[in-house]
Amino acid sequence: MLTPELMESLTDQLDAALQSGRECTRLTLQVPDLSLDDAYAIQAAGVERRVARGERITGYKMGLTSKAKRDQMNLNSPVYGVLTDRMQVPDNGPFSLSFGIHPKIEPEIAFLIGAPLSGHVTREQVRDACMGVSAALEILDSRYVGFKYFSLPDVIADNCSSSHYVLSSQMFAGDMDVGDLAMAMAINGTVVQTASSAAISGHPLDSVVQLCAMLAEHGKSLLPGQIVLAGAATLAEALSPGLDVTLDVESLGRVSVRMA
Ligand code: OOG
Ligand code: MG
Repeated sequence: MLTPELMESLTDQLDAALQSGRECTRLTLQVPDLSLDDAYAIQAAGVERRVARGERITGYKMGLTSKAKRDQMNLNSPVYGVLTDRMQVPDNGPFSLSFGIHPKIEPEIAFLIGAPLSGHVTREQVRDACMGVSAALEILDSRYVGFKYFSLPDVIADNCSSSHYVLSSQMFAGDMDVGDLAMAMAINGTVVQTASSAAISGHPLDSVVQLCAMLAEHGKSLLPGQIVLAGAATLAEALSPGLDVTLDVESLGRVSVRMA
């Protein structure tokens, strides 16, 4: 357990990096035995500050759900972070990189939750509770020096490297099997990453199953109207001004964003 003072100081460091756009050193350099529970408590404290500044929680993101990403980061378990309204970028809209530290982008699938979901749920229960599904892009940005953290507690405390997200303006309602859809992310017209949606936790709905179980450990659940980003299907690509990024997902259509 962290002392309240240390908890406050670690939350301050990440929050200052977020607000200033200046990277900080990873927390496990100061607290080598930072636990996963402490890390989620720091994440929650950071989100509380954002809410106090006027942001509204819109849902959750799953991370490290694909083998490609876990291998890249050398980490072995999925994690979750919190999304807010200020993090959403309109489909096809411009996105200013001016406040970013070292942003990257990755292809995802998003669910709109229509009914409460909590604790241990099945894939079928998640499917029935989802009101919509769409293609999505997640813009990541780690607050840590060089986007390097090497440990689960570090990335969890940093709200799982979340920065922004783009949902396709086409949201599909009703039954659609999203278990094996072809996904292709292109930058300035050239396809740079491809995968099946099966790369996301074996099935994107299973990401939501895992999310509900993890949320329950922290006394939380999914509420109607919330968004879930199910996790990236491939590695992330670095962003710089002038890049146009599009993601096409079979049957779901396109989502895009322009870097300014
Ligand atoms: C952690 C966040 C991972 C995903 O979809 O796998 C993530 C990171 O890559 O720094 O959002
Ligand atoms: Mg992601």
